[in-house]
Amino acid sequence: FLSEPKTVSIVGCPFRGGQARAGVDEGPIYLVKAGLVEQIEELGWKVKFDGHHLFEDIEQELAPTRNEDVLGKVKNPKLVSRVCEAVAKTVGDHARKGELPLTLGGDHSLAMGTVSGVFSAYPDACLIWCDAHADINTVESTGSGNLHGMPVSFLLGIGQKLPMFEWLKPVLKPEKIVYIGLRDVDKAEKKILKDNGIKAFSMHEVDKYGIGKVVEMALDHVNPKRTLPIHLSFDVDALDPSVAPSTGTPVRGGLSFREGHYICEAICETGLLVGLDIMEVNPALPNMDDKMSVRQTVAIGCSLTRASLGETLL
Ligand code: Z70
Ligand code: MN
Ligand code: MN
Ligand code: MN
Repeated sequence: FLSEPKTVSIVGCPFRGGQARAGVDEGPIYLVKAGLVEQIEELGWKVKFDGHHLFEDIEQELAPTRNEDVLGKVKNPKLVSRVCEAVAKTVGDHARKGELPLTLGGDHSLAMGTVSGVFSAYPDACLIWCDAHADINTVESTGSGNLHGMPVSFLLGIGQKLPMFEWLKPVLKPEKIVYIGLRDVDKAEKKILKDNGIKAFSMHEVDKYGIGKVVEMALDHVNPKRTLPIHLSFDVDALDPSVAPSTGTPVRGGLSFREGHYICEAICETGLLVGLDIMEVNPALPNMDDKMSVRQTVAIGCSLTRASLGETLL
């Protein structure tokens, strides 16, 4: 699906409006500072990166009413909507040019933009969502009100529609998404997954079958003939906190270093990857003095990206 010369377009999104913790907006800045652009070039890709998207115009325009940006339980709906709409346009433009958009988060609400953008260019694409969380709460079911816990329901078009998200079309069908790595799923989210027949491989299945079989079964579900474009949305909290500690909602019992990388390598091997998100790296966590944890998590954001883009062990 990609044009020659094979090109990655980095969409740096220093954005945190989908959740409460400060610092996740620094994630993309750390990933690029760690040398991600050069690392991808080293793999033989052309890399386009013209600086991070600052969303300053949006933040400024909404600043006067920032405290009033709440709708029912949902926090910052106007801000998140406007930012995701801008991301959808940027990502979609890159995808339509035959470039591979690599979005660096920032919190996972951004995936409303990345998936909308990629699916606008590739309507028959499928979505692989690696995460400790299902991120499928609806406007009605959310307990926290944080939009990074809801992007999948918005993409599916389930639950109450919010007026400011009118631009967001339900591009995703329940049979076109598959999860890997789940282990912290709200009760209401479990019902939504079941009611919609959505396939998920939790850590229980990873333990039972091994990661090789799980990725094969996941691909068999969304991409049985291995012909459809793939978008991979990777929340680094899918990995165990011992591997990727600098993230907002660490949950123990996650993917090992190799399991996380294996998923990326196996998807790369299909030759079908058309969109990639690396989300929820938060360099302010677990605390300001823990530079080792930050370095380790940023390095893993980079190595998951490289594994997705063709870095091999031999
Ligand atoms: C919870 C909620 C969560 C991270 C999503 C968890 C949300 N289900 N946390 N991604 N990192 O608030 O909806
Ligand atoms: Mn750009
Ligand atoms: Mn997530
Ligand atoms: Mn998560």
